[in-house]
Amino acid sequence: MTRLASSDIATVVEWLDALDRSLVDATGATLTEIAQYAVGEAVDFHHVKNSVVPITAGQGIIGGFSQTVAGILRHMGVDAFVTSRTDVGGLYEGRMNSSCQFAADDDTFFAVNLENNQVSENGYATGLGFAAALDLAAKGVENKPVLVAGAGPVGLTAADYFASKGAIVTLYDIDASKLEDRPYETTTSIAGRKFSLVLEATTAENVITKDVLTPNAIVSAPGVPLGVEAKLAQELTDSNRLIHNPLELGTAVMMADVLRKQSVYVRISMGATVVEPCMI
Ligand code: PYL
Repeated sequence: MTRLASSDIATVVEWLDALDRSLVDATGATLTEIAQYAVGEAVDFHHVKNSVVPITAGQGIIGGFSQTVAGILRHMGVDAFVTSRTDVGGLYEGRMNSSCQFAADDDTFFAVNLENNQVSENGYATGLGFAAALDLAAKGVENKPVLVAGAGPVGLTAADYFASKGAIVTLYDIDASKLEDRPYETTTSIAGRKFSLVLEATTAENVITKDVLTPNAIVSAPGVPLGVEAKLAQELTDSNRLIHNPLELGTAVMMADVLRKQSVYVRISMGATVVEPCMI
């Protein structure tokens, strides 16, 4: 997982209304609506008090990270605040004053519902959210070819989502060891192939270039940095065919994921290894 820089998220909160407008243009749904669609439930975000705890471990606090997470949640109707203390003190403060809690170190960004211990992790939630967004933008993916570039936690979750929706999935990664035992096509090369639906979940740049896309292709790109060649990214943005944001959609789906009622499985991606779903 690429560590965000403070500059990546500096304007996120002030642009949330604009993000909603661009998401509606691309998918027909707002950030909150995509999160609800991703978890399959019209989750109600009001009357939820949520704490976000700054964590100093590892490379330490990212300026504005916790405040941005809280701002995204408030945009969804959640009563979200950043704890005044960090680390264990903040976890304690949050447990005394909220029903849900978010926290992130350099490797794991997770949410927990303190009332039923339902958890969600950012890699899983991001994969689910960007896959759901592409599903909506494509007006359904059943029997349609979908390319997923990147077989990390985000890409694996997205590929599983598309397979569950009946899409014809191709999972691409340059590392063949990440492609074992998947119930759909996997490949270490997409040379000479074109796709109309693409989810880019790599940490590399310029993975998706013009020669990979059909003329009206739609790209959903959770990858940080954006793995779409710059000029192409602008063309796709201008025609509402690029879905990309560094933190918003993953955070929104995490919130929906820990609040949903009918949840049976919670999938936890710890780093590159996806731990088997666990019944809760
Ligand atoms: C969750 C983001 C999405 C992409 N990369 C992930 C990242 O940057 N993780 C590191 C988050 C560190 C947060 C820091 C703080 O400010 O509490 N520990």
